[in-house]
Amino acid sequence: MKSPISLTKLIAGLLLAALSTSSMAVDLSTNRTNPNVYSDGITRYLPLDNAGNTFKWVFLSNLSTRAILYNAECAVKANDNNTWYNIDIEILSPNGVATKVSPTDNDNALCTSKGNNALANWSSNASQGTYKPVQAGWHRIRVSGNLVGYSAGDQVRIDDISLIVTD
Ligand SMILES: [Ca+2]
Ligand SMILES: [Ca+2]
Ligand SMILES: [Ca+2]
Ligand SMILES: [Ca+2]
Repeated sequence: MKSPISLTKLIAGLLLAALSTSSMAVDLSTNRTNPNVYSDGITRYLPLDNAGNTFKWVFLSNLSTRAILYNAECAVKANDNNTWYNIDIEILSPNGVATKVSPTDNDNALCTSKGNNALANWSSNASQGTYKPVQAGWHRIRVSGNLVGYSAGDQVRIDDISLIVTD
């Protein structure tokens, strides 16, 4: 004898249907809430979680364009108004081709000094772009940063970041 469909199964089915028709799927979500302060002009890969990992793998199962969302709390200390923190978001495809996500492939300032020589004036700032995979599979994503216009005593502080890859 067949048992009738339970209410729980019915609700689960409806939830699955709702999820599968959703227009947004998150492929990667990571965050870091610990701060880093850098006191030089060196380009380095930024930690993407509280364990300090400087890259993440993300599985892209199809070739549709993804939104790449990077957000960080940022402050630059300098005694001028034009020392700024440049970031680049880079995605490595399974075929070995590295692509920098526009506009981070350019002279984009995540934040800029205020001329008061203080590591203050924190704000949460975003860099956002899109990426269209050329093949499905595992992609490596990482974010580099460097202080442009660095002079002795300048600093940058990065904290409270998130990096999201979504359909
Ligand atoms: Ca924090
Ligand atoms: Ca850049
Ligand atoms: Ca400077
Ligand atoms: Ca904070």
